[in-house]
Amino acid sequence: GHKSCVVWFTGLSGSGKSTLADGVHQKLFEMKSNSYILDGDNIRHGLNKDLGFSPEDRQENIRRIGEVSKLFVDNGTIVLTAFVSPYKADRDMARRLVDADEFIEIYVKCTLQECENRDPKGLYKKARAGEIPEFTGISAPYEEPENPELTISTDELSIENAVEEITDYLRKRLFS
Ligand code: GGZ
Repeated sequence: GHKSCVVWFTGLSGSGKSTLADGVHQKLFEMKSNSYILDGDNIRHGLNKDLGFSPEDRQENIRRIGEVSKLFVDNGTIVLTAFVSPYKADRDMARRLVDADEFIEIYVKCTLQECENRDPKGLYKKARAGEIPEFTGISAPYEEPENPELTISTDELSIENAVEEITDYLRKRLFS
């Protein structure tokens, strides 16, 4: 068996949160552990489809995700969350919902320049053109984590190496 926890990925759009969460999920599956990904696909399109991107709506988005994560932790699951979560106060609120050793914040660090170069969904281009208001990094803030459990620089590491580093960390924290 293993301990359960919330693995909270935070970072700019296009920084690689979902890609890393997917990779870690795959590794954990191979280790026969019980993990689950919460991301925009299953949360913003469902439970939180009433929410937009104002500071208030982002706060409520993160609050609900934190509460859902807590339920999964109660169930013994390793929850991987992949949301921009740009406000420090909101991330800290999510952290306080579970025991101190059950929240692992991972800062998926990538320069705005590189995220904009990647622009996989063309959102930065639209944001620059003024077509998406309050876009994180362009017209809305991103508050960097001050004391994350891990910082992963995706503009320096390969996806494979980044996934390995996170998995190694979790192995030590959860399986020893
Ligand atoms: C930031 C936005 C916005 C605005 C739509 N600002 O690359 P993506 O597409 O898949 O990731 C972004 C996602 C952010 O949703 P989150 O729930 O993670 O945000 S938060 O934690 O701040 O509540 C992006 C897309 O939705 N998107 N409009 N204005 N990202």
